[in-house]
Amino acid sequence: MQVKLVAALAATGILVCACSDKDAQRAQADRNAAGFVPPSVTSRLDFGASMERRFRTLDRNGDDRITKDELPSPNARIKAFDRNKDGIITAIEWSEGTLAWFDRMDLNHDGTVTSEERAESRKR
Ligand SMILES: [Ca+2]
Ligand SMILES: [Ca+2]
Repeated sequence: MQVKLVAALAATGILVCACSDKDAQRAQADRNAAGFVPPSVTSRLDFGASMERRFRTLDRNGDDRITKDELPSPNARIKAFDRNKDGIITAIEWSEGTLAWFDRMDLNHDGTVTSEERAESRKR
C-alpha cells in the first residue's frame, strides 16, 4: 500500500513535470504571439516571386499589363513603376520596379531585406 502510494505520487510528479514543461512552452509561444515579432528575412528571389504573384492578381484580364482600371487605388509606388508614363504597367516595368524597390529597402545590400530594414526604409 505504502509502496503503491509512493509510486503513484512519483508517477503524478513526473506527469506534473511534463505538463508544466509544456505549459512553459505554451506560455513562451503566447508571449511570442503577443507583440514580439520575430525578425523576418526576405530574399530578393522570394520578394520577386511574391511580387510576381501580386502582378498576376492585379492583372485581372491576364494580358501581362496592369492598366489604370486594374489598379486597386491611386498608388504612388505602383504608378512610379510606369517608367514610360503611358498609364500601363507592363510585366517588365513591374519586375524592374519591384526589384528596384527591394534594393532600396536592402540597406546593407546583402540581397535580403530584414524586418528592421523594412521598418527603417518605411521611416525614410
Ligand atoms: Ca492587365
Ligand atoms: Ca508603362
